[in-house]
Amino acid sequence: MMKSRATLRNRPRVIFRHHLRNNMAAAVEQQPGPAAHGVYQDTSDSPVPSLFTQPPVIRDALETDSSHIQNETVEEVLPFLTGKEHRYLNSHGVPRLDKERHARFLTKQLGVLPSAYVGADPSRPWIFYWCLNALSLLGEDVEPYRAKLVETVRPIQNETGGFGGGFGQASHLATTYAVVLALALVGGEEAFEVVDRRSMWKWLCQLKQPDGGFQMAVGGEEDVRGAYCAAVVVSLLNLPLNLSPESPAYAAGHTDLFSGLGEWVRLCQTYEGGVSAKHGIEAHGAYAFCALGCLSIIDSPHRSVRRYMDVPRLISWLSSRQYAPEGGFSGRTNKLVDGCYSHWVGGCWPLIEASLSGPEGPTAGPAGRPLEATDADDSLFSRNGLIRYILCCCQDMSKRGGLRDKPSKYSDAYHSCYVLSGLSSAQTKWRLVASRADETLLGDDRWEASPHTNGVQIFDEEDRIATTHPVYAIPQHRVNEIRSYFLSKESF
Ligand code: FPP
Ligand code: K
Ligand code: ZN
Repeated sequence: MMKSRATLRNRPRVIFRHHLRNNMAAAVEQQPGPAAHGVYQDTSDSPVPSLFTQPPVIRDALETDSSHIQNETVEEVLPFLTGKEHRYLNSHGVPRLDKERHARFLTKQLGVLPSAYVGADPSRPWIFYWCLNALSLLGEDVEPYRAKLVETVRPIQNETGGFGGGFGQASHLATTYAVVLALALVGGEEAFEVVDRRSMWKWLCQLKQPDGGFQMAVGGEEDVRGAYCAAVVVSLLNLPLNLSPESPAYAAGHTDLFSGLGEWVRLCQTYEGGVSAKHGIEAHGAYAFCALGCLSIIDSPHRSVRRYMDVPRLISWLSSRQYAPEGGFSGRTNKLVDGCYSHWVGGCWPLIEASLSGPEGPTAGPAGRPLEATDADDSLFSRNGLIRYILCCCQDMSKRGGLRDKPSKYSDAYHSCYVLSGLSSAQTKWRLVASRADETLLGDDRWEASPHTNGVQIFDEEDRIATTHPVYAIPQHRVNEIRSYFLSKESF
């Protein structure tokens, strides 16, 4: 049953196969007839739309290893989507979100917090962010973790700026980003004061490159994760934007941490319409989110995203990530659905919508044309398709709990965080209600969340989870708290 990631990952793929299954948004959810609980024996009395209960009507005639594992994946998920694997189903044929079970799993994954000295596992800071964020989404109070987190991350900060993965490890932007978000999640002065902002600023200046992008570590790789992580760290900590003359970018004429960054991000958009880690390689959903997130920090998305991205082609590529019958997203062309893309791809939609609508609300498209929503419920993707995939296929309902990539994979902290983030954005309507008055006020846009209410709600109201900021991927009040703390500090 269990397939190893390595065998799946290394199979060849055919990049040009057409996505014939991409118009998911057209899937119409019907109000069910008399409430029927339990397992449906016969598809004729199933409340699940047939789009989610059968293999795709049109299949690729070209057989490859990729088409075979795609077919296997459809066979794997169908029993979960049709309810055969679930004991309880609501009147829409959807199982409950088992919050208690998942919270127990996450608490266990978090472990007994300080152990930065013990192991040398460089992904420990990530575990903190994933678990604390997922617990917050489930409505748990994570402030009690503050003291332990502070104690654990203090020794992994380097005097030369930034945080490493563990004690004695060189600083890296990914772990620094994860630590800053974890500190923001627990909140409070004690957590915020851990960060040495002056050395952080100096270190970021070293990472800034002559071409406008950011390296992940001094002398390390330069990619769009760097662009996003740097933008998040600078804006949450309210670091100065001016560039130190010691920066390698300074000699190239840059005077500002973000100058040339939008132009650098633009080069990551590929011929497919998606976004790659850096210019010239394959588009992947995780990088689309990084690009949109970065652009939404350096300016308001209706300006920056439209300026630096070919938005219609990006929308087309993002739309092709949603499959039927699975309902969830894949990360790239001709690859498989995976729960974590509920965030990496699903989290792109609010930023795309804001870039189309601007702060005035949803009135006009990029060229002043009225926005044509492709769904009865006015969304650019099938929210209900995604919610079905998450609730039916991504929950480990065994004693273990937690959320996962797909039924044949084990749950983990990473997938728990990003599956729940994706569920949250599918349940929420985000609107950019006010744009920053001045471009130098980084990330200072006003976003407003409300429950998404257009169309049929297929999940039970008790299964609604907390909202997560569309740019920072932590709760909005946590973003506001850390930003206002550092905004009130004039200098460092
Ligand atoms: C492929 O994995 C995955 C990638 C090429 C990108 C991974 C990057 C991220 C998940 C996020 C980075 C973002 C930040 C903010 C640090 P795979 O081949 O196992 O999966 P696939 O078959 O679904 O592509
Ligand atoms: K994957
Ligand atoms: Zn995944």
